[in-house]
Amino acid sequence: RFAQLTEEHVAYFRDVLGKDHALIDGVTSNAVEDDLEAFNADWTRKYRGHCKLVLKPGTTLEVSQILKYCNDNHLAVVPQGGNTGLVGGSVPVFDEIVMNMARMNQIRSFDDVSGILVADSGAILEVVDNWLAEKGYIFPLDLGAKGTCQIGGNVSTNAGGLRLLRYGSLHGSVLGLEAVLPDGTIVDDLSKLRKNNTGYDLKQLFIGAEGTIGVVTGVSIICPQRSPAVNVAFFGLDSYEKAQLAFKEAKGRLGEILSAFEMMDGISIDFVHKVTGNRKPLEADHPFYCLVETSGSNADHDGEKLEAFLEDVMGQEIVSDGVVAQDDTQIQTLWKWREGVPEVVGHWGGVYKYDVSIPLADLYTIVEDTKAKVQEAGLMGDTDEYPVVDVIGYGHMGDANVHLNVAVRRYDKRVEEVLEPWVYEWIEKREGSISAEHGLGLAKKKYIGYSRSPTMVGLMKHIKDHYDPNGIMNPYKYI
Ligand code: FAD
Ligand code: 2HG
Ligand code: ZN
Repeated sequence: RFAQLTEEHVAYFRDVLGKDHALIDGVTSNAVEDDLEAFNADWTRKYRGHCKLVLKPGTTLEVSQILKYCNDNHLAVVPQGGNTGLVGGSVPVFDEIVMNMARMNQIRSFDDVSGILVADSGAILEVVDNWLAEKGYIFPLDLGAKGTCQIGGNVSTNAGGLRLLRYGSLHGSVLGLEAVLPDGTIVDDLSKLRKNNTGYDLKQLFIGAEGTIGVVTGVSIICPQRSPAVNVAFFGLDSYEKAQLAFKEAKGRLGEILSAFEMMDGISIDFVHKVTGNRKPLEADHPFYCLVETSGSNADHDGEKLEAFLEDVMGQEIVSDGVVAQDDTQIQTLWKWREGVPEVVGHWGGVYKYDVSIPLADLYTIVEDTKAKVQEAGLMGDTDEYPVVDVIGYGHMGDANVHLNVAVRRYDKRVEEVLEPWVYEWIEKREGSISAEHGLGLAKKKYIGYSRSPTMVGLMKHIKDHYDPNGIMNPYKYI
C-alpha cells in the first residue's frame, strides 16, 4: 500500500536537508549498503529491515516538510532514536524510510530554579544527564542503554528504567512536547508548566506511542536536584519470598531515600560472571540477589541508615550476605552486575525477551514456570543439540516488573512455539501486562489483546487512524 522510492523522491529530500551527511541514499547509489546496516538492524539482531534511505533532519521544520511529503506520496517512515529498543520497533520491516533523529541534539533551555529542561529529542540520555550533573540536577530516568538512547526515544517508548521507583514515570515528569504529525502539522505543546488543566492533555498520547502517530522533536521535562549522597548495597538471599520481605523492609526503613530496588536471580549473576570474568561481589553463591540504592542529602546519615538496614535484615535472616559500596567506583561496579545482564544474556547466540508486569507475589513464578515448560519440551540442556541455554529473571522489583529472558544458542521455531502465546496467557491469567516498559513494536503487536480489552484496542485504532489516516508512521507495528 506504499509507494516505492524513486530518484525524484530522493531529490526532494536532498533539497530539504541541504547537506550530504544528512542523508544516506541507497536508492540512487549501491555504494552505501554497509552504511545502511546500522539503521536496518536492531540492538538484539533479531529484527532487520531493508531500508534504502536514511534521513537525518536537523530542524523541526525539516521534519515537517519531510513528513508532509511522505504523507502526500504514501511513503512509509520509521522514526529512529538511538536504536536501542528491544521490541523491533525502531527498524523497518521492509523498505520504509528511516528518519533518524541524531542531528537534533541540542539543549534548548534550562531553568536552574525549577529544574525544567527543554531539549531536542535526539539528545543522548547520558549526554543530557552529564550536562545536568554540572548544574546539580539529574534526568529523572536512567537505564543501561543511556550512552546510546535518545530522550525522544525514551519518551516514545515511555521507558521505565532503574529509578522509576523514585522519580516516577515519564507520564508525570514530561511537561510538554513538540512533535510533528504525518501531515506536517507541528504540535506545539512545549509547556514548561507543572500544572496545566486547560483541555485534553494530548502530549500523553505521544508518550509511549512508539512513533506511530508522529515524530517527537522536542521534550520539556522537570528534572529533580541531584542527590549529593548516593549509597548502594548488594545482597544475596535464599528465596524470592525473602526478596519480597527485604523489599518491604527497605520501603519501611529507607523510604524517603530509597531510589532503586532491583532483583537478579543467581543465574543472571552467573551469566555476567561467565561472560565478563569479573569476581562476584559476594563470596558465596545465592539463588537471588538484590541491589538497593539510596539517594539523599547526607552521606554519613544515609550510609548509616543503609548499614543499619542491612544489619537488621541479616539479623532477621531475610538476607544471607551483603555488601555496601564504599565509594563511587564500588557503586559503579555493583551497578554493573545489574546493568550488565541484558548485555551478556545474548552471548550464546540469542535471547527471547519478555518484559512483564505481574503482581509482586507472582513476579518470579513466571520464571520458574517458563523454565519447567522448556525443560518439559526437551529444549533446554548443556550441549549444542539443545537450543535453550537457561531461563533467567531479573529486573525492577520495586516496580513489580520482571525481565524474563530465555537465553538460546540459536533462534528456534520450536522454542517460540512453546513460549508464545503460553507466556502471554500466563500473564493474562494474573492480570499482568505483556509489556511493562519496552513497548509493543513488532514483537508484541499480535499479543496486545492479552493486556488490553477489545474496547481499548478499538479506541487506540481510532487514535491511530485520526492522526495517521494513511498509516505511513511506523507501519506493521504496535496495533
Ligand atoms: P529507538 O530504539 O530508536 O526507538 C524506540 C521506538 O521509539 C521505536 O518505535 C521508534 O520508532 C520510536 N522513536 C524513537 N525516537 C522517536 C522520536 N523522536 N519520535 C517518535 N518516535 C520515536 N528500556 C526501559 O524501559 N528500561 C530499561 O531499563 C531499559 N534498559 C535497557 C538496557 C539496554 C542494554 C538496552 C539495549 C535497552 C534497554 N531498554 C530499556 C530499552 C531501550 O533502551 C528504551 O526503550 C529506550 O527508551 C529506547 O530509546 P532509543 O532512542 O534507542 O529509541
Ligand atoms: C533492563 O532493565 C532492561 O535491564 C533490559 O529493561 C531488559 O533486556 C531485557 O530484557
Ligand atoms: Zn528494564
